[in-house]
Amino acid sequence: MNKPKRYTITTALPYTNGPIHIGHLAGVYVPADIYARYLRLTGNDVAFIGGSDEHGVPITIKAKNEGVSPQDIVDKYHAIIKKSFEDFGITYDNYSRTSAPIHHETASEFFKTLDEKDEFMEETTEQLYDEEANQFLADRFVIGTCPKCGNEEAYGDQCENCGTSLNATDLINPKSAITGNVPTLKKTKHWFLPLDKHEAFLKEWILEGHKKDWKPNVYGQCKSWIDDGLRPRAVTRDLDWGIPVPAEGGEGKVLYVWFDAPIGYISSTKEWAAREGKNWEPYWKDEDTKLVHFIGKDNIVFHCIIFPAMLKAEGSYILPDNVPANEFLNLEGNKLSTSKNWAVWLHEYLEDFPGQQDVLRYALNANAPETKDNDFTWKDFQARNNNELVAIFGNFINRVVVLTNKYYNGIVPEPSDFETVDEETLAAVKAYPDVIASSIERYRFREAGQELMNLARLGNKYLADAEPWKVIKEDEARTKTIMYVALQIASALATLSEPFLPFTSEKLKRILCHSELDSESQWNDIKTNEVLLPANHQIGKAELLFSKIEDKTIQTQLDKLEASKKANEAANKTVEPQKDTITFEDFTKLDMRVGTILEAEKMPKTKKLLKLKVDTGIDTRTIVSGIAESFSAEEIIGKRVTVLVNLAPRALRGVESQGMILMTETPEGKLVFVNPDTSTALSTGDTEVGNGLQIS
Ligand code: B3M
Ligand code: ZN
Repeated sequence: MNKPKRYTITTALPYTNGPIHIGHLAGVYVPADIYARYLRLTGNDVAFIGGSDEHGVPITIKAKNEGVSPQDIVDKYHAIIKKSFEDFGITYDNYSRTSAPIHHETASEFFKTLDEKDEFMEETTEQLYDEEANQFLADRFVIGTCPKCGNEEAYGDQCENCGTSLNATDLINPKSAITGNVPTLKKTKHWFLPLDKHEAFLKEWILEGHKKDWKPNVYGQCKSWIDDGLRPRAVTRDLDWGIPVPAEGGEGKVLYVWFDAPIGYISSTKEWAAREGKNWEPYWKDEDTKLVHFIGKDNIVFHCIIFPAMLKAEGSYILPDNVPANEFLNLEGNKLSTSKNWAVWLHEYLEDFPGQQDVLRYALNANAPETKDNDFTWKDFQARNNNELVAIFGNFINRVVVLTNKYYNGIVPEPSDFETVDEETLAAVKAYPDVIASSIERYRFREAGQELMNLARLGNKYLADAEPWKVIKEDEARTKTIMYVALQIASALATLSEPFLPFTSEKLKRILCHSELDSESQWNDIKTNEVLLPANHQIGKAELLFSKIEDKTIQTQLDKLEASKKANEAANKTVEPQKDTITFEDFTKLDMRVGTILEAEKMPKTKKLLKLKVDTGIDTRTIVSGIAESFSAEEIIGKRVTVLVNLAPRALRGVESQGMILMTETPEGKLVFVNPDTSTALSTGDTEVGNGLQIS
């Protein structure tokens, strides 16, 4: 495509059945905002479009679970999500919602256009039905085994494991998510989009047309679906929450959420254009518009196959130029999970780390799952802040501003003759706008973010090598040149950091009193202007851009995660069914004694095993016990325990264990000792029967 006249950038519409977490941010929203900010900074006409996805089964399930209406759920979470995006600096031109009238109109019109063009197949087919719940089972109302990858928790419309789009009747061993029952089959009429009819077009448009410019993970998924053969997909549902089907026979049916949601991009653009007095159509219908969808990998089939087929069938729309889908982000080595509350929620982060939006933006971008799933750890978050933002970026800026104020009362000094190192440094600064732009234009935002940090490294190195704090003692003129060059680097950082660190960029511009210098083309000015901060320009006082994050702050977050993990385990604890009955004779074979742990030590190369020396009352023996994840060696020395002494010895990691310390679990899943109550003497009712206590 020649240079686009305008850009329409969309981001996946989050379901309003929960808040935004770091996986959403790293996968979709941070990269999209970097892209939108960069395009605006380089003088482009941008429509950055978002909104809430308020239909679909996830919302009705949440409403049912909470005993409220779906509208209550979407109102609650739409507000939380919208505000958290605003507070995090995601600069949408419009953030709408699919329950808005303009969307109902737009999606209904779109459906009617396709219907009038006979682009649908109207078919009565057998669909899964839950007799007890008295409703059809579609999408997340049914769970079963994915016929493609064997994932046993696939939904009726999609397998999130392999991304495949499914018909509910494709599932193996389907179960109702409402009652757990095995569904029956019941006839019902639906409108189908015949994707097979668009196979040739999709093959040519994607497999030929986008072989080189779409990310391999995206292209690969599309290729596998097209190669598997595309089938008609139902675009209506027997549900009561959603957009009513605007066609005869559509009573009691709504548009499939994945039919209406992508049209939400169009309705949100219309809403924006109406407010701004613009014409929305060029943003969706002009071939000189570059349309880019930012999504997670589980949405690829909908944005690369189904929505383009819809747009193509409707006939008046452009198609996406790129869909740079990211993979998934994990948290502390585990999959992010809304239902298990295993997440870092954006609105909670904003409360816990006020004013530190950029730290999370930077850390998430630095670890973005651009080509493979990646992991977020709080330790890495702390390291990115302390070792890069504080120690490199912040340190450089602080030294430049402090020294300029100290030596020249904050006035940019007139440089004298440039030495080679000055000229090389200024030339390197001029190259950064294109270096960073090149990465951004190829959707390599991690790389772009590191190039920005490299510019800060360049500044740090330049100052460290030039040592103005020493040179000033004998060469005023040279010092002025050094500080002048350093201030040019600081100015470039103020501009080039905006897409990545918008809050820092604004603060730095304020410190440098940049606003007097800002121009429409400040990004490109760095390449062309000889001077960014002219001599005699007055800058402000030093302010810290970043502050060190201490271990205790990180520990608080890790404790919070641990607490939610335990709460989730307790909430989902399934009580183990009782084991098979044994006879009294079986029981009398057990010889249990009260013992004392004399010594304890962690066994090498194992997480679970402690090697104990136990006084059993009969002898002192070695027992290996798998309790190291619940108890430290130190805390159990001297402990009185119940020992099963006549268990056949067995070797564990090369150590012979001669018995067993009796343990059990509390209802909350905590491992505990079966402790002898050694505080009271044996009562006369109990008799010693040679092999230990026999309850009389
Ligand atoms: N609501 C959310 C998801 O899969 C889905 C995206 C719609 S984008 C049009 O996270
Ligand atoms: Zn699958």
